[in-house]
Amino acid sequence: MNAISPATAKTVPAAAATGVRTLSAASTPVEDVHAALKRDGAVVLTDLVPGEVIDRVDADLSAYLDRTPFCEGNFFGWKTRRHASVLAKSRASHDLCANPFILDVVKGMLLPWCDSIQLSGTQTIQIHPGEPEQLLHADEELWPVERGRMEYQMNVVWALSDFTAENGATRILPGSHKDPEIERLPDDSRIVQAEMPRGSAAVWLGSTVHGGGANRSAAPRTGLSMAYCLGWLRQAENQYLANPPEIAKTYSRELQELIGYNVHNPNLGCFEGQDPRILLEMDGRPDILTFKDYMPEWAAELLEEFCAIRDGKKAA
Ligand SMILES: O=C(O)CCC(=O)C(=O)O
Ligand SMILES: [Fe+2]
Repeated sequence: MNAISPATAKTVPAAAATGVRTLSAASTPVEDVHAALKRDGAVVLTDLVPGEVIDRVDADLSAYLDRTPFCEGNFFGWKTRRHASVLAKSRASHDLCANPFILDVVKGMLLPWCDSIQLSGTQTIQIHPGEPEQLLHADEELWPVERGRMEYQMNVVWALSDFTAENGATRILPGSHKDPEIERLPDDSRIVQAEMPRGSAAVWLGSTVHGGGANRSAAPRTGLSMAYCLGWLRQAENQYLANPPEIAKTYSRELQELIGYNVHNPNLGCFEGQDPRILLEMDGRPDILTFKDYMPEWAAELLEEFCAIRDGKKAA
C-alpha cells in the first residue's frame, strides 16, 4: 500500500499526482481542501480540535462500545463493533459534528445541490484484530442515484485511535469519484490507506471508492463517522428516532437544524405544514397548526407575479 503524503502540503499543485493529502485545518484555506477533494475524492485533516475534545468523546463512546456486541454481516463485519445515536450518547461529540471547518468543507461540496445540508448518520466503528478488509464501496450506493450527476453525501471519520496501515486505516482509491463504475477489486498498489494520528479526520466524497482496512495489529482501531448529505435525501440514520424532540430540545440550534429539525425548500420535512422546530420550542405537541409556504426566493417571486396577474393587478 502507498503511505499517505506527509502533513506538509498547504496547497494542492494542479499537476500533482492523485493521492490522499494530509492538510492542516489550522493553516489550509478551505478552498484548498475543496480543491483536494475535487481532485482526489478524499483528504485527511489535522489540527481540527483540541485533544481534550477527542478524550471526552472517546470516554463517552467507550462506555457504550464496551457493551456493544460485534456486528453480524459481511458488510458491517464480524469482528467490528458499531453503534449509532452518537449525538444522544455524547455531548462532546456535538463539537465534532458541528466543527466549523468541517461544516465549511462539507457545505462547499454539497450546497451547489441543495438549500441546506443535513446530518445523514453517526456511527462509531471499532475494527478489532483479525477483521479482514471490507468490501470496497461508495457511500452514495445507499440511494438509487445517478452516479456522477452530483455529489450526494460526504463522510467524515474522526480518528479516536491512531489509524495505521496495520490496524485497519480506511482504504481509499484516490480519484475514483470520477470513475463511472465502482471498482471493487483494484490492484493494492492503487489503494491509499488513510493513516492518521488520533484526533485527525479522514474526509471523502460519497462517490469515492473506499472501505475499512484489515486489522492485523493486536489492538482495536476506533473511528467516529459523521456523514452529511443533501438536505432533500432520506437520512441513513433515522435522526428523529435517534434524537426525538425531548432530547433534541437540549441541543444547539445549529445541531437541531443539522439533524433535520428544519424545512428544506420547498416544503420538505414539515410538521403540520410548519417548520418542525416548533416542536422544540413548546411543551407537548400542538394538534392544530396553520400551513405556511416554504420556498426559495425565485419561487416566491414567481408565485407573487402569478398572483398579481391572476388578480388583475398586473398585465400578463
Ligand atoms: O471504518 C472505516 O474505515 C470505513 C467504514 C466504511 O466505509 C463503512 O462502513 O461504510
Ligand atoms: Fe463507507
